[in-house]
Amino acid sequence: MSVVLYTLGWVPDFPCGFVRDLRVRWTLEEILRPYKVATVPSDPKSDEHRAIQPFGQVPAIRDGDLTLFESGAIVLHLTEGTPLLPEGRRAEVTQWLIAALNTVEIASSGWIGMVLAGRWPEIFGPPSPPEAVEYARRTVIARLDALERLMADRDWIVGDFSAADIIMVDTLRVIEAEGELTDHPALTSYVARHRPGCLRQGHGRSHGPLAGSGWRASNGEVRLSRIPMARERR
Ligand SMILES: N[C@@H](CCC(=O)N[C@@H](CS)C(=O)NCC(=O)O)C(=O)O
Repeated sequence: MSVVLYTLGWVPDFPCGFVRDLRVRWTLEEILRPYKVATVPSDPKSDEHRAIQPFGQVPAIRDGDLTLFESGAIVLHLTEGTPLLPEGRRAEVTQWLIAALNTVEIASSGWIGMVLAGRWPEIFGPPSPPEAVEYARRTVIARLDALERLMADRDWIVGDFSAADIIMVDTLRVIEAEGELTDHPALTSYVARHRPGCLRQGHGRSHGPLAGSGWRASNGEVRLSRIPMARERR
């Protein structure tokens, strides 16, 4: 049965390739579930959109009679019963998936929000004082330092490639795009090894025995531009 993935009908150039629907697309590719993409307007939000995602955000999915929002909950649901959420390591995979969202992404999205406000205050609100931005950046670096120590001697965050890696890598990609992963070689290599297939046109799953199957989004709406790296903007 095909899943419907709801994403935004339009986003400006800078978040293209970084909208959180990507982690769901990646999961769907990994588990070889067919899916269709449905779009919702970003502004104004529709009542239909809020009925599926009360905060008017994306991603959300419909899987049979079930609608779900929150990217982490969606990835856990989709990977249920698959090797990406192995029964014997379910608690640890869930722990790391939540750590990716609630320890790493919570810090990185706070910092990136400030960075973006510095660039586009008309969209992201008034810029924060430089000391506040630097403090937020250091908080992210402290989280990365801890993760770097952990990933120095392993390929995947827990056991084999799992749902937790999808969320962690997708979270780290945004930090990498801001040029802040370069001092963390283990994390740089972790992200490079597990590039989401849907960002590599013509390729599919990021790894594993079924690697190479094609990306099957129905409408090809993923755009492959990305946030310019910090060093490209200088
Ligand atoms: N915690 C949510 C965050 C969702 C989120 O921030 N979505 C962004 C796109 S990546 C969004 O819909 N932004 C538009 C808005 O907030 O109006 C999740 O992981 O699903």
